[in-house]
Order: sequence, then structure tokens, then C-alpha cells
Amino acid sequence: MSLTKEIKVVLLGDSGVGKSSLLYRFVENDFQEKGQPTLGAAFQSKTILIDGKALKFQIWDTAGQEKYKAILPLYYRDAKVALLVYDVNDKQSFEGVKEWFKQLQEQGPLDQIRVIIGNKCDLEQNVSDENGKELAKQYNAIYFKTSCKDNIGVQETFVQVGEKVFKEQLVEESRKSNTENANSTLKIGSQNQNNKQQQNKRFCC
Ligand SMILES: Nc1nc2c(ncn2[C@@H]2O[C@H](COP(=O)(O)OP(=O)(O)O)[C@@H](O)[C@H]2O)c(=O)[nH]1
Ligand SMILES: [Mg+2]
Repeated sequence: MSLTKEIKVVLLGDSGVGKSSLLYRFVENDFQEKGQPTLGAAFQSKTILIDGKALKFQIWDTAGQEKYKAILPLYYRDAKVALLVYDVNDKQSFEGVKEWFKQLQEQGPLDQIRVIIGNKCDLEQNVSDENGKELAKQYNAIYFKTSCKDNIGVQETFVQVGEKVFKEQLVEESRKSNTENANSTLKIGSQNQNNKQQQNKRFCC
């Protein structure tokens, strides 16, 4: 059995907010002033160590254009993590993130970890931190501010996501072992009951 845990991550957000740049910064630790437009969707992987445990991110980059929107449920429906990106310089892109949340609430998985990313924080900020945090609170999401250009917050975002993934895994494992213990206690209980019934039978005429 492989010791590396693998999770699927999907990048969502309007065109031009920096989704592909985030992926490039995370995977290659580099930045391109003139990014290439993304067609449809494509993924890249990167493994990092979190508290000594390996976590492989399979990150799906999607295109924000209207014409691709119909196919995006294919990518976010089984993603453990959704990164919803806006450009802090562009108010309209923040409205875009609100739309994404609505769609994910209707069609996304219930246990998905959602992260709001206010990217391009090296530029003038037209959407305040408070607005970003407020939206995150409303949707029980994590909030991060990043700059792919100046390499701010990108690695930290993935590390925090990884920590949350492992924390959830621990909670899930302890929940499972509690249920298993409860089940075996029940079995022992009912076995005792059976034994008593057998014994009673023996003393019965
Ligand atoms: N100033 C600045 N520009 C950025 C940043 N991230 C991306 N960009 C630029 O924004 C443009 C769109 O980025 P891209 O990653 O293609 O956006 P996408 O359409 O969401 O994938 C490109 O010209 C990038 O160089 C950033 O953090 N700061
Ligand atoms: Mg792109």
C-alpha cells in the first residue's frame, strides 16, 4: 500500500484572476508575466511533506470562460478541495467567486474543503481583506491572500490545506475506530446474552 495520500484539487474562478499562475507558482515556483490562456481543463501534480507525511496534490486548472462552464462540474464534483480564486484588484472577479460558491453548494460534494484566494495582492486592492474573510465565514471556507508574482502566500495555502486534510483524516479514523469498538462491544454483549440463554436452556426441563 502506498504511504502517499493523494487528493484532487480544482481551481475555479473568472478568467484572468491567476489560476494558472497559482498552479505554476506552486509546482514550478516561478511566474510568467504573460500567461497562456487555459483551454478546458488540465492537471499537474506535486507532492509535499506535511509534518513528515507525504501528500500528493493532483491540481486541476480550469478555464474561466463562459463556454467551458458546462463541463466544470466534471472536475469539481469529486474534488476534495476547491480553490476559488479572485483578483483583489478586480471587484467583478469577487462577484464571480460568490457565483461559484452558489454552484458548489448546489452541485459540489458536501465534505469539500473550500478555499477563497484573493490573488494579485501586489497590486492595488479594490476588494478588502474584510470582504474576503466575511465571504469565507459565510461559506465555512478558508481565506488566503496571495501574489503569484511576488511569491506571497501560495505555498502557505497548500500547506494549510494539507494540514486540514490530515486533521480530517485523523478525526475520521478515530470515528471509525470508535464505531468498530462500539460494534465489538455490542457483539460481546449479545454473545453473553446468547450464552446466558444457552445456560438457561440447560437448566430448563
Ligand atoms: N500583478 C500580478 N499579476 C498576476 C498575478 N497572478 C497572475 N497574474 C497575471 O494575470 C494574468 C492572468 O493570469 P492567469 O494565470 O493566466 O489567469 P487565469 O486565466 O485565471 O488562469 C497573467 O498576465 C499573469 O501574469 C499576481 O499575483 N500579480
Ligand atoms: Mg488559466
